[in-house]
Amino acid sequence: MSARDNNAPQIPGVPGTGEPTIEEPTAPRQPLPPKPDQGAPERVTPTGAPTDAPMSAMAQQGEYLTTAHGVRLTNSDQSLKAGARGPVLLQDHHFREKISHFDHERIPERVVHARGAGAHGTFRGYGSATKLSRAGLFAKDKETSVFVRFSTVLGSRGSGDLARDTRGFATKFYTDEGTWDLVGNNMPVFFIQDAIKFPDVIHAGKPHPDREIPQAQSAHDTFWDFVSLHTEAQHHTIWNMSDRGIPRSFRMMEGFGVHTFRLVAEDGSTVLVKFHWKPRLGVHSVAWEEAQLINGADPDFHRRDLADAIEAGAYPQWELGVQVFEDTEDQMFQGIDLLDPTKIVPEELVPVEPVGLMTLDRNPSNYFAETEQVAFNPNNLVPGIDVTNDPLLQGRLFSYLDTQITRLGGPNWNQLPINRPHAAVNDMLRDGFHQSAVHSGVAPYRPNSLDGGNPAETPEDEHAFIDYPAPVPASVKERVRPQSFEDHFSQPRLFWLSLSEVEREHTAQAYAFELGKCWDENIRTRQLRHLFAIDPALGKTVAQALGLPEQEPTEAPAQDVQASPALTQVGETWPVEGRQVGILVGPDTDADQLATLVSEIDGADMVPLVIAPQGGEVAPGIVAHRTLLTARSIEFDAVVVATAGTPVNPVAGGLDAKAGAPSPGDIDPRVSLLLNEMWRHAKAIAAFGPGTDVLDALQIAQTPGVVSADSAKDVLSTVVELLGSHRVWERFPTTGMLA
Ligand code: HDE
Repeated sequence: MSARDNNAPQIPGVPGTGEPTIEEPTAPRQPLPPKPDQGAPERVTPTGAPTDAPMSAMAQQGEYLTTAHGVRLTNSDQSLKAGARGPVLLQDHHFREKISHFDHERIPERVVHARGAGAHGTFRGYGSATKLSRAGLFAKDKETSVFVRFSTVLGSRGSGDLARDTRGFATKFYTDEGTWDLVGNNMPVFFIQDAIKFPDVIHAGKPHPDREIPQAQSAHDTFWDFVSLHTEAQHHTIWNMSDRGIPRSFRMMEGFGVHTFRLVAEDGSTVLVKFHWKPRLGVHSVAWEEAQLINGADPDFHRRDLADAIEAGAYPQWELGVQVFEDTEDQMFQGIDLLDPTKIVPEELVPVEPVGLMTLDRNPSNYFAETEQVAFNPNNLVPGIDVTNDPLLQGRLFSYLDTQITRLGGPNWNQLPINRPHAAVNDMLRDGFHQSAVHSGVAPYRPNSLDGGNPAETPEDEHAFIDYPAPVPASVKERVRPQSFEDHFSQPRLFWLSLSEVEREHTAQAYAFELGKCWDENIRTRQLRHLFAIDPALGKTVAQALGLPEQEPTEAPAQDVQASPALTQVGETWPVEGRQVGILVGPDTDADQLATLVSEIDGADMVPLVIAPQGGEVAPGIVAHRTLLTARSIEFDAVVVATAGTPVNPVAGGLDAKAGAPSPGDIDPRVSLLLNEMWRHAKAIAAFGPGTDVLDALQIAQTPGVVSADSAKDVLSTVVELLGSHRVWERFPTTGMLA
């Protein structure tokens, strides 16, 4: 993998052309060959049939500019006027077409999950689920194309990536038997237990309707008003307040189907399952201060990280797994109602069994056509995968189909290239806004005798979807919550008890931050009572931070709750691929050592990013990727200091390294800021050669996770080791109240 130089001039659309050449865009040239990813999605007609239409026609990269009707134009830069300084003529068809189309370029953003990033890839079945489900995609080594869209929930399309929020993790599997959408989140539970409450929770979480602030945040009164008035929201909220609410990368998030689904095997037997995505790189987060900095310094942090990793060949991977439950009449597991979306079943009780591997290996070539126009829908099920009566899931089965009619402008959104099934489509849906198929035949009804009776219904054993004949309990119509949905505190407590001390500190601080942003004291006090019910030490820590008295718990904390060690992010070692290592260099950096370091970092499949006082070549063949102006700590998982500090700050003066060891005042303030932030965010810091003096001067040399060595090679092995645990956990301060 090699570092990317964002400052380097790009040659538009000319992949792999070697040396950059500057070509002035004045004369037409041969149409560019399509980039391989412009083949995405499938080259099919609106009805799904393969097409041989030349790619250049589809990608609109022909030699001459035309109108939308194919008429060549001589001038697209000046409108048609009555004289050079006269009024513009209504007759200017090109002006009107160009502006009018532009006026309608935007479509409504998603009502939730508006901000997202997507990627294409493949799912390969392990064969382990074929005994559970007849769905063909689970067959051993069967490969199925996928498109995944990750998202935040609350923010608008242009908001920052590092909001404290749940992340969407929606996967479209283009299977041979039709499309299956697994529309999940990075947290396994949801705020509410009945879909009818969805508008309530979202109205509460979105910006206040009067001023439309705050954007993409839960730290405000209406959100906490809702949460504190709904004890069922406590479980999802504690996940949001934990580090899971601020992921390091989409590549480092788990995904969950949340609801319990039903798998149907070839012989008709069924099991209940919960779907899990397990990232190969482990589950990691950023620190809260880091998240806030990222939203200002690089609001595209997550989407950039995903696209860069794929472009560099560091393809992110997740294993799909299932927790399998017997399909009993009551659909309960050890007292947990499997239809309650606010509950998990700890992995220690029912392990996650891997069923396949997903690899994302291709970036979208057009954000709008793919990531924006993709429409996920939990109704998209394939034979062998079915729903249960979870009331949240049942409501979603209505909502996703419905919302696209407004968002994508009519009922034919399935014909948009990204949404087209890869299986043959033979429906009898006709006409409507944006119909782009030219259907043949005269009898779009069944049965018919005019079109030869086609299309026919499929016999059950030939890959037809069969609605599983689930028994319906004898009952009456009623608007009630089942009694088995009423325990709202033992699982937030389970989550709390499963966290390490430092994760608990972060969670308590997050509550203190969010409630500290609420002005209504009733809301804070009401929520504090719930925190005392989850755990008295949590309640006390947050009450103290808010300067509020301790509260009576909503209910006594459950005593018999067992922790689930699978829920902590601390304590294991993970691959370091794709991690970004900053290297601070100056005129005193040894060029050979630098070359070794860069190639060793590259060799470890990480990304070396050289940070120099100014742009340009810093050593033979090595250019600065960042300067002290463009570098910020948030971008680096670790940093290696290879200079004694070059006081380029105009106030400090000069580009020459000073003789002798630097004092803190000698170090460029941007370097000390970078190292201080890296230190506070518990990231690995290393130095070699003259760089070791900087660590001494900043008085961090003797602290955990800060290493010095004589050579670049020696420091790197320690950095790799430190990065394997993600952060130097002992560097985060703790109060001792939450051990
Ligand atoms: Fe969604 N949700 N949701 N949701 N959801 C939407 O559909 C809805 C829920 C999730 O990248 C919308 O196409 C209701 C749970 C993801 O395009 C909308 C309820 C889970 C995405 C909608 C829920 C999700 C959405 C908005 C309560 C995790 C983004 C745009 C019953 C299992 C998909 C759209 C993408 C999007 C409705 C709850 C995941 C309005 C009514 C639980 C990942 O239809």
